[in-house]
This record gives sequence, C-alpha cells and structure tokens, in this order.
Amino acid sequence: MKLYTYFRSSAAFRVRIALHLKSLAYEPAFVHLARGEHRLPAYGALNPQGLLPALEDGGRLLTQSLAILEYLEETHAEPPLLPKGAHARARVRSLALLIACEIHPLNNLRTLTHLKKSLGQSEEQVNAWYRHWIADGLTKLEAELTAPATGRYCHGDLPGMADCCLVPQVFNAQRYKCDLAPYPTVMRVHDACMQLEAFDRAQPGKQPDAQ
Ligand SMILES: N[C@@H](CCC(=O)N[C@@H](CS)C(=O)NCC(=O)O)C(=O)O
Repeated sequence: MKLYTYFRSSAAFRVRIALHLKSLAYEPAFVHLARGEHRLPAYGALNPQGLLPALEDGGRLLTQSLAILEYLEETHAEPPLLPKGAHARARVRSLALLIACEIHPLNNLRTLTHLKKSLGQSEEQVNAWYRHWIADGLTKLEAELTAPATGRYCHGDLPGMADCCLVPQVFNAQRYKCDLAPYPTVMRVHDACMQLEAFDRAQPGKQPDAQ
C-alpha cells in the first residue's frame, strides 16, 4: 500500500494510526501541503479531490480518510476498528463524524487560507475562528464521551475508529494553543491512546517528512 501523506495532515494521521493498529505496512508518498503540492496538476490527476490522505492499494486509489478506515476494516478485520453490534458501531461512526465533519472542515488549510487571503481576516481573527470551532466541537465530544460513560477509549476498552479521529484533532488543538482543560474525558482518552505504539508512531513529529 502507498499512503499519500503529510506529517501535519490530521486526516492522514487518522489513516496512519489505523494502518499501525492493524499492523499493515505501507510506503509513504509525501505531499507537502504547506508548499501547495496537493494543488499541483500531478497530484490532481491522481486524486481529483486534491486532498490528503489518499491510499493506493492493488493499483486503485482510495480517498477520504473515513472511507479509507472503513476499507481497511473490511479488508483486514483484525484487530477491529468498530465494535460488535449495530448500535455500538453507529455510535463509534457518529463520534468519528463529529470530529471529521463538524470540526475538521471548519479549520483545515483551505478554510483558513480563504479567511486570511480572500476575506482579509488577520492572524488573530483566524486563530479566534480556529479556537471557536475547536471549543464548539470538543464540548460536544466531551458530552458524548461522558453520557453514557465511555471506557478507556472512545467506546469501550479497545481503540477504534473514533480514537483514530480524536487524537489528531487534539494534536491540532494543541498546535493552536487551545485551552483543553474543559475536556478532561477527551484528554484522558487521548492520553490513553498515546500510550499505544500505533498512535505514537503515527504522530506528526515522528514522520520522516516532519519539519
Ligand atoms: N474529509 C477529508 C478531509 C481531507 C482534508 O481536508 N485534508 C487536508 C489535510 S488534513 C487537506 O488536504 N487540506 C488541503 C487544503 O485544505 O487545501 C478526509 O477525511 O480525508
């Protein structure tokens, strides 16, 4: 498998975690987001969505991190990223989507660039925007994780799809110096995940393209 990745891409970070959890080897292909390499024609020809990550397997390209996680789950069942039971699986997918759809798109590179360059917002205003959506999303995630009480991870005592999303989102929040004190359960789950090798190996600072 070949993973198109960038060390700071939190969506790529989700997939790196899942690959490590399932002990799947991959070859990284680095696409430098900050230099705009994802907008170059060569990458656009490969992935018309022009986003990271993308995963090549068996000569086919997969895009969208959650679709990739579902693919890995279907093709390599063990260890599972989803629990048993339709209700529990829906809950884990809901937690993952809360992060991937309700927080991340509001704070990704092209959103922030548009605020800054097209709408003339200052660095300070953009940072306030970023922190606003982190606070909004993490407040909801904290509530979800406490009622009913979660286990060691987002759902029970095995790390799964929601944890693959939670940890990169917390990394982003820390990078933007968001106050994380109001989210003790989110942070407890994050800390539990980071004790696992799969999460530790996948973190931005440990990637070969880290700067
Ligand atoms: N929903 C997509 C989001 C992908 C995405 O926005 N990736 C970011 C990096 S984390 C990206 O490529 N951003 C480029 C840009 O915003 O210009 C997924 O889960 O894969």
